[in-house]
Amino acid sequence: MKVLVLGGDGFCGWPCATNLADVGHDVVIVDNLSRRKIDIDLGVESLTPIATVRDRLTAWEQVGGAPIRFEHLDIAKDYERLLELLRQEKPDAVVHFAEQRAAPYSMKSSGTKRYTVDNNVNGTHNLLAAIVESGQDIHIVHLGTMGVYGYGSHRGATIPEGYLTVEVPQPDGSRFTEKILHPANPGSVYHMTKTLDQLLFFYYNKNDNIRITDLHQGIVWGTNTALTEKDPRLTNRFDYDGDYGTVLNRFLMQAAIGYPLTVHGTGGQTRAFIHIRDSVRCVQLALENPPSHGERVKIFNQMTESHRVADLAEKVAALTGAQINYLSNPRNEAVENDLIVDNRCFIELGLSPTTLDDGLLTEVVDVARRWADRCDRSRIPCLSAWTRRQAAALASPA
Ligand code: NAD
Ligand code: USQ
Repeated sequence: MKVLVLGGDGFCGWPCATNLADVGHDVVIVDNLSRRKIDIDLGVESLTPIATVRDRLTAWEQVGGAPIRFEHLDIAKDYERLLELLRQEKPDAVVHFAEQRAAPYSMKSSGTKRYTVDNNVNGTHNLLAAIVESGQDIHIVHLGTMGVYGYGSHRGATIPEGYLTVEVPQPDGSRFTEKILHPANPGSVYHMTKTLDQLLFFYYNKNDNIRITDLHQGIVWGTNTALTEKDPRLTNRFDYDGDYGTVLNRFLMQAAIGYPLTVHGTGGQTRAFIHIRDSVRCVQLALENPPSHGERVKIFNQMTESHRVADLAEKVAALTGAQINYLSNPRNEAVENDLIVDNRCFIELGLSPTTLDDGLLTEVVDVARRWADRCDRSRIPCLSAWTRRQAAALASPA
C-alpha cells in the first residue's frame, strides 16, 4: 500500500519507514526537520552521528532498499501543501509521528509549552481536516502515548485498551453501561496534547467516518533495527540529553560513560516500555489490520512490559557496575504508582514481545560506549522543572 510517514526522520519514524519499505509498501516520508532544528537550538546532538535525510535515502537505495521519497513539509503550518500532497499521492494510509514528543522540553518555558500545543494539536487537526477535504478514504495510524491514562490513580485496576466500561446511574435508580474513552490524566503539556489528539480523533471518526488507529505507546528504548544497522548512514538517532533522552536509554548511556544513573526521587515511578524493534513491528501490524468502515477509533496499548525506574537503575547497575544517584525530581508526578496494562490486541495480532534481556541492554551500552566521545556531560542533567517548587528544589539541592 502507499503510506505517508509523517515525522519519518525521527527516532521512531525512521526505523518504521525503512521497515515499511522493506516489507513492500510504497513509502513517502514527510518531515519539517524540526527535531534536528531543536537540537541546534538546544546545542546538543544525537549521541550517534546521524546522516542528512538525503544521505539516509541514498544509502537506503545503495543497500538495496526500495526507494523512499521525502517531502519537506510542516504539517502544522502548511495546510494547503498537505492537502495537495494527499491529492497527488492518494495514500492508503498515513502514519502520524510528527509531533514534539519530549515532556521536559514541553515544560521548559511558556514558549516551549505554546510551541508544543500549536505544533501537535494543529498538525493532527490539519491532517484530519485535509483528509475530509480530499474526500479520500485514508486510514490514520497515530502514535499516541501511555501517558494519556496518567500515573498513580488506577488503584490496582488494569488499564484497558482505550475504552472503559462505566455504569451510569439514572434518576429512577436503574443503571446503564457505556464504553467511554478512558479518562485523560496528562502529566505534562506534551502528554496533554496527546489527550487533545484523542478528542480530535473521536470527533472526526464520529462525524466523517475517518478510520483511525491510535497507538498508546510506552517509552521506546534501544536504538537500531536490523535495517538501520545495514550502513552507518542509516544509523538511528540516540537522544541522551536532559530534555529529549528517555529514562532507560539514558541509564544505559550513563553507565557506558561512567556517569551515576540519574534516578528522579525514589524511582518509585512505574512506566511502560517497548523496544524500538517491537515499536516498528506494531506500526506495521496496525497498518495492515485497519479498522473497518464505521468502526470507532481503534486503540492499542503499544507496550510490552512495565518497570519501576529504581528497578531499572538497579538492573543497569548490576549489569555494568554503574553508581546510582537519587536526585530531586524536576517533575510534578506521583512518587510511586502501579501500572497494570492490557496489551492483548497486539499479542493477538501476532506480536512476540522483546523483553528487557541483558543482551539487548548490553547492545545499547555498546553503542553508547562507541560514541562516548560525542557526549556532552553538561547536557545530561534534567533541568526542566514542572513548577516553581521543583525549580527551587533543583536550584538548592539538599
Ligand atoms: P522525534 O522527535 O524523534 O520524531 C518526530 C519527527 O516529527 C521529527 O523528525 C520531527 O522533525 C517531525 N515533526 C515534528 N513536528 C512536525 C511538523 N509540524 N511537521 C512535520 N514534521 C514534524 O520523536 P519520536 O521519538 O520518533 O516520536 C514519534 C512519535 O511517537 C511522537 O508522536 C511521540 O509522541 C510518540 N511516542 C514516542 C515515544 C518515545 O519513547 N520516543 C514513546 C511513545 C510515543
Ligand atoms: N526519569 C528518571 N531519570 C531520568 C529521566 C527520567 O528518573 O534521567 C523518570 C521520569 O521522572 C519519569 C520516568 O522516568 O518518571 C519516565 O521519563 P521519560 O523521560 O523516560 O519518559 P516520558 O517523559 O514519559 O516520555 C517518553 C517519551 C514520550 C512518550 C512517553 C511514553 O519522550 O514521547 O509519550 O515516554 S509514556 O511514558 O508511557 O507516557
